[in-house]
Amino acid sequence: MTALAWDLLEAADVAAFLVPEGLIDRAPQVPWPCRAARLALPPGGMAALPSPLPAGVVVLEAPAGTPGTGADAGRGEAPAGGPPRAVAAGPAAGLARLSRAWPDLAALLARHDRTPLRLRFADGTAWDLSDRPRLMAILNVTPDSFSDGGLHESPAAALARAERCLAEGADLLDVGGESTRPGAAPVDAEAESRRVVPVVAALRTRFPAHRLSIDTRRAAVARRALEAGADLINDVSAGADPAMLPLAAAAGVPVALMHMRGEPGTMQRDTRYADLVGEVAEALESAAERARRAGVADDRILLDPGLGFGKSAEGNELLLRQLGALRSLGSPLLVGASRKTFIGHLTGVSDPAARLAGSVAAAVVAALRGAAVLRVHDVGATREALAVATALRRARGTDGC
Ligand code: HH2
Repeated sequence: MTALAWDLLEAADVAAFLVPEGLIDRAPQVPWPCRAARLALPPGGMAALPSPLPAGVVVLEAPAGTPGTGADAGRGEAPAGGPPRAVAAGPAAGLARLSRAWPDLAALLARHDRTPLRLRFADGTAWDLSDRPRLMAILNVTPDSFSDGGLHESPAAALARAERCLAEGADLLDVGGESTRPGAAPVDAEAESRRVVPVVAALRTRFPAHRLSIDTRRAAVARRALEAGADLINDVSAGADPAMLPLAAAAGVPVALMHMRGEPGTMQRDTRYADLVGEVAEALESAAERARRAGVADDRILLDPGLGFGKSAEGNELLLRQLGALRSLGSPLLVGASRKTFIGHLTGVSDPAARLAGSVAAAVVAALRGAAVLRVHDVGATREALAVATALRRARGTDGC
């Protein structure tokens, strides 16, 4: 197993990897299987698991005493406690036995049975997200967004920006009328609608065949944007407005549900978590469940770890490193790292607009670790980098992950 797989584990943790069918023969060598999850062992621990394990299931156990949370955790160095243990292969019939012994694994398998990696729009057409990540171009019509505030407030400027993004290869234009940067003050629904609705309407007229999303926490704004032609709701509060998920269900549009702890105004005051990846996964899972209960179909749900929303720089890095664990939730992942503070923290570049190289690197890593949609400012540069990274990844024979 490679150091990448090791990144998923913390001390005394266990990870289950469900290996794609075509790679079962090479299960122990699979570099980064897409279907990986950190799971708690069943009562009785490893001894409670049937032996041999069924085909396609790999269990990694972090040896006790491994410095999984120390300064070198997840940096790709060999763990001090020796390599993780990999157990693979066995009869497929053993899967049911394994699931009985290990309820968390049974839930994981059920999620994978349920969800195709695609995103279906209201008109019934769908994106197949297993081929390449889609690019969601950021189009903020705000005076105060952290990077592009004030640049595209007039419909003419917004149209020019949209035209450039689409020419550079954007799959989706994400129109936002409220900055959610740390410390931002909320905007009321009327003011937000006045900013975004005319822009969505103008984009719909000018680019009838392109996908548009509305980045809002307010159902009243989303409703008007959908009427003006938006195809997707991007909700950084994951349905905090009780009318949002029923609206998405009734309109039959996909909805992106993002993890955020607290409110933009205060979310960076305390960014400590006992288990960041576990808490984000749990919150996203319950957001997806709320969406399903409201009537949103499985193939209309996108989940997003919310980089920069109530997380420290190190927390954002950890979430990107362990994105594979969130893939186990079964829904396609949206990731927005573009120009954010943690990129500046890593590169030393303080001007958000100058964080191109770091943002592209983060987008490539997110894509290689399973992100299906990347929310970016710099469409052309990201598209070019992804073209190279995905081609070289294929050459390594890891297709299907
Ligand atoms: N980040 C921002 C806004 N919306 N939506 C999703 N799904 N994921 C994100 O990471 C995300 C988002 C913040 O970035 P930006 O829109 O560029 O800035 P601002 O909030 O200042 O307008």
